[in-house]
Amino acid sequence: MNKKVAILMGSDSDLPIVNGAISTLKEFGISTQVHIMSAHRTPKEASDFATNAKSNGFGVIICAAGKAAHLAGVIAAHTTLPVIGIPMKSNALDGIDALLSTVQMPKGIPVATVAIDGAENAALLAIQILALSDETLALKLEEMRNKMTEDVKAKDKKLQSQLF
Ligand code: RP5
Repeated sequence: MNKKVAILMGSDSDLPIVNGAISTLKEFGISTQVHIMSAHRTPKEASDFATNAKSNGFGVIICAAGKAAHLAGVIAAHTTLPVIGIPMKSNALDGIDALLSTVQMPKGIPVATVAIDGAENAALLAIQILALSDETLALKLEEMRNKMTEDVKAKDKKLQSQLF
């Protein structure tokens, strides 16, 4: 049975960006649970979720949070599952605040941090982790990469025909 992916976000205001991760995981047929859970506003729910995530069948946890973004770090502190952090862009500091909070984990408790608002890459990284023990998933990833290459080559060909 395939491991599940959990996506946690600090606020419902994160959902428009997080949707990019949800749809990517759906495209790959990954069974996914999505929750609003905050390191600050629902600390007990967040720590309970992380503590039980492995026994509940999760393989990777994605955490999206903005501002003083502690969610990924707090979740990582309560589990040995791989945790991927998405720093969310906010008005005041354009996401630099969340980027630094998420990426600068002290040694011992790693969080794999993607770009500001990098929800699709968070999902792809989660899929790559699951694909280590799932050959079908690994093949799907290869197909996706090949298609990406072909798309770029086709765009370049079109550009050349327009230029000359
Ligand atoms: C963080 O604070 C959330 O992840 C969100 O990105 C940010 C703002 O939250 P709201 O004030 O919109 O609920 O905890």
